[in-house]
Amino acid sequence: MMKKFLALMLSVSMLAGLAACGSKETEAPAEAPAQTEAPAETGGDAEPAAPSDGSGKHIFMFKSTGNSFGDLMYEGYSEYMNALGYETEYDSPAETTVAAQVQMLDELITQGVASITISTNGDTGYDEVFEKAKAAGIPIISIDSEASVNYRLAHINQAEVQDIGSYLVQAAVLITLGIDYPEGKEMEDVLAEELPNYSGDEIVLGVLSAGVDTPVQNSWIAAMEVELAKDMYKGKVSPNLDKKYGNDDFQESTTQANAFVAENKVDCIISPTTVGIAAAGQVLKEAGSEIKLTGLGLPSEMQGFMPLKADDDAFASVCPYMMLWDVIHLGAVAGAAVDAAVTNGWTGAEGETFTMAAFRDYAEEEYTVYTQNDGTFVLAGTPYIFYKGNMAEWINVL
Ligand code: RAM
Repeated sequence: MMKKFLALMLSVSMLAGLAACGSKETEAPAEAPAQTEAPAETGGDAEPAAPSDGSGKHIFMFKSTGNSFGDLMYEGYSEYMNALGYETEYDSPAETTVAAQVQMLDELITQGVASITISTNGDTGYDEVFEKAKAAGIPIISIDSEASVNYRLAHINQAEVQDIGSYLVQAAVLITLGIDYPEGKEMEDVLAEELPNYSGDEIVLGVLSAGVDTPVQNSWIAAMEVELAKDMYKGKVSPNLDKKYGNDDFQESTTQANAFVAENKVDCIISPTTVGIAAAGQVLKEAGSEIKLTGLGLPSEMQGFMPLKADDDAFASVCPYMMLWDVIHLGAVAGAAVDAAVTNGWTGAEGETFTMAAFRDYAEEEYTVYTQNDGTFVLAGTPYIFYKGNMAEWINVL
């Protein structure tokens, strides 16, 4: 099934870098992982204690429970890890806060888990508990929302931060101009052609984000601001984003979306969170608002607010098009990194590589660690555009 989707996705011009889809199926090794070498130093003061040997529970912690995005990442992570014989566990707090994650981490580390893969709720507040993990020889990998470079081996990055921020702004401006997703063309090129002809009021974009401190959403918002500073937007699109925060909670996000409707100041809301975009979709649809919507969403959760067929009028829906990436594959890449860390002494240092076995319809692939802003990363994918031409296929997958 995924091959069909990849064929569709490859028709989208921005997908040039998408991981190749192969037909090779690898058999997952049945036996338990071999002994490991010691995890390397990655910063902080504590010396690592006894190295993990890969046995025991491998923890996947999302920002909070009740978020399908986290569930899908874990689906990919656990499928990959379990096929290799590892035991995995999904532990996320009910509240989307640093304190709730820290408390849960502390208990898990005391129990003696084998590794931790985490999407964090904040930049700070984890040092003590990560120090404790390090002293216990428990490797930490971050995914989706970064953990401190001092304690993680590497961050598994879904797609380039600047690409995501730029594409979201470009989509929001195109949508405000009433332009359908320009299949086969770069959105930026279309904007460069169209914006000079626009003489209406300055376009104002809103952002309905997750938490005010959530690292990943804040990095995308910063990237949106970089995009808005480009010359082509001058005098046409306000450089200032109207930001509101729904804390990845459906009710709070609904309240914030209602505030956008009541204030009626923005032309289009960008919601870079699957919870926020779904809440905003419902609010804008129910209100019959003229405010449009784009952002990062799961097709299954957005099907009521988007066009579903190629001949639909995209602008009859509140969200004509949006973006995300293959969340299941993203989780699986983290599993491959954990496996490399506990079996091959992979430390997440720049230039190191690991091989991910074939996963679903993805061929075996080698990943190379790169450095950005003082931290190391593994790039797992590229953003996909979901629009009327491919929604019907994707709602059954993500
Ligand atoms: C939400 C979460 C997650 C984010 C996605 C796009 O589910 O906030 O961190 O990456 O949306």
